[in-house]
Amino acid sequence: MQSYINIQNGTVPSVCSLDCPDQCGLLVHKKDGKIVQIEGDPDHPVTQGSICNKVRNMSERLYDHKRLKTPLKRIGQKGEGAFAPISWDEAIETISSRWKKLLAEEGAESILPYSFYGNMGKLSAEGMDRRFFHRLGASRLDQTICSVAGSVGFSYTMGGSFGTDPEEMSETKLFILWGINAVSTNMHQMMIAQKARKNGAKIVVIDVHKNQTGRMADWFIPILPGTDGALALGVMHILYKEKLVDQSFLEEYTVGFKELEEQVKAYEPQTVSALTGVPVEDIYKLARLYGTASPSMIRIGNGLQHHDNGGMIVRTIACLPALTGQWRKKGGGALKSNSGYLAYNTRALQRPELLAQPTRIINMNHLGKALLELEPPIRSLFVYNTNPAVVAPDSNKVRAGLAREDLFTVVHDLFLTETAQFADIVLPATSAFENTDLYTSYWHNYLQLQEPVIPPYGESKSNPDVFRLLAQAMGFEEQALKDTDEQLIEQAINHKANPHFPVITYEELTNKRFVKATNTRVPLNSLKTPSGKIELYSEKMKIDGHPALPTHMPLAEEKDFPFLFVPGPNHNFLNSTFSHNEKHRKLEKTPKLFINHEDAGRLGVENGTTVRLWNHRGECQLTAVAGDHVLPGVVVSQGLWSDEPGEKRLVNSLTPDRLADMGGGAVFFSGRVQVEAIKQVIDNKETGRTVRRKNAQLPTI
Ligand SMILES: Nc1nc2c(c(=O)[nH]1)N[C@H]1C(S)=C(S)[C@@H](COP(=O)(O)OP(=O)(O)OC[C@H]3O[C@@H](n4cnc5c(=O)[nH]c(N)nc54)[C@H](O)[C@@H]3O)O[C@H]1N2
Ligand SMILES: Nc1nc2c(c(=O)[nH]1)N[C@H]1C(S)=C(S)[C@@H](COP(=O)(O)OP(=O)(O)OC[C@H]3O[C@@H](n4cnc5c(=O)[nH]c(N)nc54)[C@H](O)[C@@H]3O)O[C@H]1N2
Ligand code: SF4
Ligand SMILES: [Mo]
Repeated sequence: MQSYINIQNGTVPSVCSLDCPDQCGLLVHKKDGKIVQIEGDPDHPVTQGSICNKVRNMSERLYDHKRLKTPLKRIGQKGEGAFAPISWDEAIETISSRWKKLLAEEGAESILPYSFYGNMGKLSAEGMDRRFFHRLGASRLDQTICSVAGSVGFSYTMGGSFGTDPEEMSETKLFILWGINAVSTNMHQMMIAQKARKNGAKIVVIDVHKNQTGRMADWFIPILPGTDGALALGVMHILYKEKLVDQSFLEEYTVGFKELEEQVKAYEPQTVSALTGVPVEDIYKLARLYGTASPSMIRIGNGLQHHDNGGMIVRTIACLPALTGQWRKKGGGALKSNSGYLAYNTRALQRPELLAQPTRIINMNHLGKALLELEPPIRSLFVYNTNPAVVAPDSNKVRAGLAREDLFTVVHDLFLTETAQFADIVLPATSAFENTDLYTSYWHNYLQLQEPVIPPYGESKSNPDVFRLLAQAMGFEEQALKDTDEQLIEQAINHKANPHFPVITYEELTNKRFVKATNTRVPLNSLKTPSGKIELYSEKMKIDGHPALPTHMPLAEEKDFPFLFVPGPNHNFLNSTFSHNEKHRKLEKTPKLFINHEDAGRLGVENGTTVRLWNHRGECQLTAVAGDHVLPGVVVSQGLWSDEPGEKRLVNSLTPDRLADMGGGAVFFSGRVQVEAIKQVIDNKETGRTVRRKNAQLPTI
């Protein structure tokens, strides 16, 4: 077969590599050997030809003149961004000689790999890199920044990441989008919900922010941050009281339904209303709707998981479908993540046995703390697939750590990111369109193969290639560190231990393109909970130090800062990716802060006023949007913008690096801030009036 790389003019298939549940099938149009347009692949069974604007405009990013072409070495201060090009030989030699010295003097644990899912490909995100760092004996990273709290919480109830198949959801009669901004972050989920609506379904959105998703709901329920567990318990209270529970399902498939009935007696609608800000009559309405609509479906989003109590909230909501027997209905149930169905052979891919003895594990949400305080210290950091100077919590601490003169930092990326500006050595990375890789979606249950469609940009190299080179330079001789991409994929897809994983060869995968997990119904008779059943009561939680029954847990207090601050993602960036692309920025216009008009009035804030937010961790300045998008006492921003000269917009300078109740997850949305209008100095002194900044763009939402 002809390699797609050699096709000069024509259309070739591809996969979206971004950290997005939809994992769209793509068609890439090439002209004179370059990508000129990207569209959705109409043959993809779930994404069916539609894609988001972000990726439609991707070619601007691929051929951006700012893309890295060669390795670089730092010639200025850390963080200053002054670099000079060097050869790959010099780059690899510099890294390997520094690391050999560290191995001899301080041990391999002084080296920390720091990565996430900037590229969702298995080889790019958790393949040769894992093998290499295991063999090196480096400190290990606990990858907790995204959704781990909810995954652990969901697993206490359901035993693993198994949820409803999106392809069954158009039969659903009630769609609850709970803490998910699906219009922006899971667009095909929204399209399926709309299809269900055409068949008579109602769409209910429960969120702290009436954003683009809330505005598309049949019923939007605003709620105070971190109180969703209480709302779910209030719903259960009414379901039990009004005998809307499915008794036969509870008896057959669950443990603890009697204990739960006792537990929820305390969650009277009045009590729950006071905690959540949801009116009593709406709690009744929601419970009765949920107790009677069937099939019903709850899509559990990341918004719930980025809280101090995120694990318990998701654990609690995960109990709801069992109460009404929804797991037995086609299109009914809940979906947090479906990654369990396509769990591949991680041991074969990552080769944990290459690690001679267990090494310390560092929570990625504690990067700042780890770089500043850990003993024995981290002396070298290797960053790839992530941009922690922008995305990690408490970023002033992270940046102080990255600025350490004695820290030897290597960053492998496509761009000179905010993190790369702190590096000693920068390595240019290929884009996913330049690599071979394997993709499994955590939402739609299809396996896809990416074959390179264009040659590497400049001298850029893929993640597996960089780690093969480093292994060679370090003198590591194991065959596992020399395996080809095809071999890595073959090893990963050979996974008989997972009955849902399709039996398939590499060659079949190249021909079939989309291969579905087998049997994508929640395996009610073989759940991986200790009892094998849905655990409404969980002894395991008790052993792990949590209440065994669903319970409302309050957020941590942060005194002196009155506003709960929820800094979520935006529509046109993907985390910090695209935040430097002109087109994507233009579409976002300006970083905004949504504030309730009552609070705005009190603070003298109008639409378009520049506001300063601050707390003991940091500060930033955003453009206010006053209205009823959020409840009083809550402020919401969208998008991971970075600071620019004269503009402080880095929301993570305000976020706490506390850990969630479960899995060591991040708590981006549980911090508090103070807000003030920025007044022009002269007017401020003379009149005390708020003055709109000259040229301030009025946000349109
Ligand atoms: N366009 C775009 N798409 C993306 C991303 C992106 O940056 N941009 N990021 C990708 C990644 S890595 C992820 S993990 C997903 C995340 O996507 P989602 O699962 O949608 O998660 P978030 O957008 O973080 O938060 C979802 C919603 O939760 C709300 N929320 C916050 N706190 C609470 C709460 O206490 N209760 C309730 N009910 N709601 C709350 C927020 O207002 C927000 O509307 O999206 C992926 N897709
Ligand atoms: N305030 C706040 N902070 C958040 C969130 C939030 O909602 N609010 N969301 C959090 C969540 S859910 C997540 S998942 C994280 C995500 O945070 P990150 O994982 O840092 O995601 P990105 O900002 O997209 O950065 C990914 C980087 O990987 C690079 N990259 C892409 N492909 C490759 C490749 O093949 N090789 C190499 N070497 N590099 C590559 C990209 O160029 C980019 O710089 O952010 C978290 N931070
Ligand atoms: S970012 Fe998400 S919606 Fe956009 S093309 Fe990629 S997978 Fe599809
Ligand atoms: Mo994420």
